[in-house]
Order: sequence, then C-alpha cells, then structure tokens
Amino acid sequence: MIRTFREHQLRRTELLDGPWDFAKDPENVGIQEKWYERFPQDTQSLYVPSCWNNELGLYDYEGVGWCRTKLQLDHTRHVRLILHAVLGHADVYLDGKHLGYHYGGYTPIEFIIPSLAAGEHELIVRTDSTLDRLTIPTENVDWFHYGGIIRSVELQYLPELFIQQFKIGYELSGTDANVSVQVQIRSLAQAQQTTRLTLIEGGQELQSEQIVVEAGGTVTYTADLQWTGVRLWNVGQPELYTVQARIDEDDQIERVGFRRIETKDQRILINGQPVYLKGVNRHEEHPEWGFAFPPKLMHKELDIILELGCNSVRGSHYPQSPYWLDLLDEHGIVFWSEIPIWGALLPNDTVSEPLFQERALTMIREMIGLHIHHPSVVFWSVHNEIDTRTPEAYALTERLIQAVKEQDTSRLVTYATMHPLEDILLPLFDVIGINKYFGWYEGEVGGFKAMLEQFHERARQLGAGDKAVLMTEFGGAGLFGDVGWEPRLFSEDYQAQIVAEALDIFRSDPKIGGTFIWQFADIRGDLKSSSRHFRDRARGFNNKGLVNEYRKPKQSFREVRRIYRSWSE
Ligand code: ADA
Repeated sequence: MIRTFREHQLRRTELLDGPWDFAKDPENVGIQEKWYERFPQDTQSLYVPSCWNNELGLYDYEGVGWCRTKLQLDHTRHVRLILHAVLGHADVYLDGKHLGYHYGGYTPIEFIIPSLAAGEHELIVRTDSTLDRLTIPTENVDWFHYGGIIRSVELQYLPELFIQQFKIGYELSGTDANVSVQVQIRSLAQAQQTTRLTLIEGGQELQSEQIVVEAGGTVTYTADLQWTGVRLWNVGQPELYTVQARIDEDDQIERVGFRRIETKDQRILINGQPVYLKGVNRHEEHPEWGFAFPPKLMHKELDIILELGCNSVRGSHYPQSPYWLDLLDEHGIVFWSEIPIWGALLPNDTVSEPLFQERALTMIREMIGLHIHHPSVVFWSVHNEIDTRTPEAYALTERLIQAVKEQDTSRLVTYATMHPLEDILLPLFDVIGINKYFGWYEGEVGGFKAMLEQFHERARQLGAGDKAVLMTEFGGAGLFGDVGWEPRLFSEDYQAQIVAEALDIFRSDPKIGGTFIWQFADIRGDLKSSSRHFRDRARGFNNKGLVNEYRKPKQSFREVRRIYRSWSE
C-alpha cells in the first residue's frame, strides 16, 4: 500500500512488488558487462520492497546491487512507471534501454512510456548504496543507510489523455478558503482531443469544463474556488477533504486539510491557536525491514506514539513514507519533514561543492512535491547539524530556503543546529531547532538552563529573538533491559532520568515551543571496525530510543508518557 486511500478510481494501477531477481555487483562490473541486457544467471530472489542488508549474508553489503523483474502487458499500452523510493544511485532500464538515473533515496522516480508493446518486458534497476563525501548523507552518518528498492514499484496504465499533475493550494481567512486547483492534462494522442474535466469533493461536483488538448500537448487548467465554512484541520482534529479530478478516462484523487500555520511570540500557531509540540524523532527503520518499513508496522508505531502522548513527530532525517504521513493526517499529528543532510561529521568544504548543492536542491524539491498536500506537515527542514558557524553554511542555506519558498510559502522553514551559541544562521529561519545532549555528550542535564539563557540572549542580539525555538534533539542511551538500583550510564534508569529532567527544564522555559526527544526507537548504527566514529554504539545500535528496535518500552518511555500526558497543549 502506498497511501491509506485510493488515488484513482478510473486509472488502472498495479504494484510490481513481490520476488525480484537480485545480483550483487561488488566489483562494479555490471555496466561494462551490460547486465542491463543480459542479467546474470547467478541470482537470488529478493522481495521488493526491501533492503538487501536484511538478507542472510548481506548484512554489511554496501555497494552496487541489481534487481530485475518481468512485466506482462495484454495490449499495447501507455504506461507510467513509478519507483516510489530507491536508495542512493538508481539507474532504471526497460528491455535493455536506459530510462533514466536518479540520486536520492526517499522520493519517487517516474517515467512515462508511451505505447509499450503487448507481451513480456524486463525491468532492471541498478542501485548503488555507496556513500562518499558528496552523497547525501555523506559517508560518516549515524544510521545504517542500507541498500535496495525500499518502497513499492507501481505500474499505471494511462489513456491517451491523462492527468499528469494535480495540485491543490489555498489561502484561508477564518474558515473561508480560497482554493486554487491546478490540473495538468497531457496528451499521448496523434490528434487533437476534447475531454470533460470535473472536480469533485465529497460526491459533489465543484466545477466542470470542456478541455481541448492538442496532439502530444499539455494543458494546465486552473480553477479558483471559494469554499465557505470549511472544517479546519488541527492537532487532534483531523478534518480532511478528498478531492477528485476526473476526465473522461482518467482521474486522480488528492486529500488536503485546511489550516493556517504561523509563529507569534515564539510559539507555533495553528489556526491562530498556540500549540506546544510534544514530539519524538522517528527514523523509519526496523531491524527486519531496514528502511522498507511496512505499513502494518506504521499503524502500530502510530498507536505507540499516541500512547506516549505525542502530538508531533520529527521525521529524522529524510522524507518518510506517504502512508505514514496519511496516518498522521488522519490523527491530527504535526510532522516535521527534512532532507538527509546530516552534518555532525560533514566537512565544511563539502557544503560548497556544486554537486552536493544540486543534490540538496533536488531533494528539497522532491520532498515538497511528495508531501505538499499533507496537512500534518508543518515544517520543512533543510539540514541537520551542519557547521552553522560558517559562511559556506550560510550560502548553502540561503539557496535551500529559497528553493523551499519557490514551492511552498504556507509552512515554516527550519533546521536543527548543534551550535546554538555560535550559529550565524538564526535570522534566516522561521523556526530554530536546537540539538544538544547535556547529560550525555556534555556536562550535566542542568547545563541546558545556562545554555538556553545564553542562546536566547544571543538570538536577541542577532535580531532573531522573536523566532520560535524547539528542542529538536536531546536524550541519552539506555540499553533495553539494563535496569538497576541507581542510574548508571547506559542504563534505562539513567536515560529515563536525564530525559525527564530535560523535559522539565524546557517546559519551564517560556521561549521554548516544543520538544522532540532523541529518539523514538533504537536504530541500527553505521559502525565500521576501520572507522573511529560511533564506537560508543553498543550492539551496533544507537540506543537512545524510548523503545527498543522492536518497539518494546524502556523506562524512559513510561517517564515521558507520564510527563507528556500531564502537559496541556
Ligand atoms: C545527532 C544527530 C542524530 C544522532 C544523535 C546521537 O544530534 O542529529 O542523528 O546521531 O546526534 O545519537 O548522537
């Protein structure tokens, strides 16, 4: 399942999920040997979507992997092929022909293939999970980055006139919405064609228009609709509207929620009401599935997060599944979406590299394209823990913020800083996220107080004193099951104690608008015996989860549940 609701009633779609052939290519000879024309004989079966590192013998395999499946067409058809997410570098081949290359990991890659002939076709994907100094994330990163096709592969059958894009935007004034709908209709036909475009919401026809599309052309139709008295989406108030754009033989369904987001007096306001964010950082990762996190487990994850008393989730550190965001939309939970620039160990010269910047900009565009309609998304975050003391970081940030604003001005632009007292970027953002680990990497938990006082003063001096500030990371490791009589480092007791103390400090600081604990669940780390990083990651995991990797609660979970549930919004 890609979404929790049907995206099409008319368009026929099919998932190519299931067993694919898989061949690893550790010597990287596949291109030279034309594996895209002659797939190797010696393969293993790999379920798609998945990460190959969850298979026997491939736990540590980083590099090139080739995946192949066959598809059957009963008639010649126009098709749209969507690979919903492939980690790292992806080259897609159909019947030996290169359809295209994509770099990324958490956003879809798609191709329109007109008149694909009836019969059998071979689809091959070459993926490369290797990280280096210009990949995003770069080679030193605090999660295991896996390899493979991590989200569904979808085949859609297109009629000659089809809906290529459907976007819904709006301006709110009270409960009146100025809704602007954009439908792009594309023709794969040899001659001019006419179709009737109808917009439908909740079974009601909103607008209907005859549209003429030239042979091979594209028409963008825009409708401005006035909706009065809309039900507003808010935290714990998941009011959603499902809108269908329909032409004679095709359709697309999108879902939106109406809410107004702003900041005032250092608070996040939704529909004019301040909301205190009670959150966790969530990696979309599981020991058996890697990043190919199954929808069924997302439901359970959501239940656990609700049980904890959260009203928000930071999607650390990459664009998460639309299915997950659908669930958040449906439960009125705020989401923070970000791209995987993970900076703690990022060399500062990397951020000025044109290729790195191009990749980052593409990731921003693709993340926004993927998540634009989700009312749960309140924040677009452009990077995490880069060296925000430098002019290089400043220059990159300006570009990234500009890219966000070109696509969406209705949400808050943010980032997470690990240098709050020296950061020169504070004035650039709507919201500032602070990552700090007093009680773990530095000093005692009480150190947060003095740090925050200095931070607020500094922000004021930089002209950023009115910005909303969130504690986006804090916490410490607690090994599941390690409980004793006193709070020792790495015990559940110690973790529970520092998280609880930190939460108290933040809640009594009127300039802090919310807290995101690092982290929801333990995750696999990226430990290499040859590298000096992350040597404190016992079991090879980042153990700062409130639940372990199998989502079993630690003491910190119970403490946070007590605290979050006692806080009013
Ligand atoms: C950083 C980082 C997280 C994680 C955390 C930790 O703040 O953003 O991804 O690595 O530290 O556990 O140290």
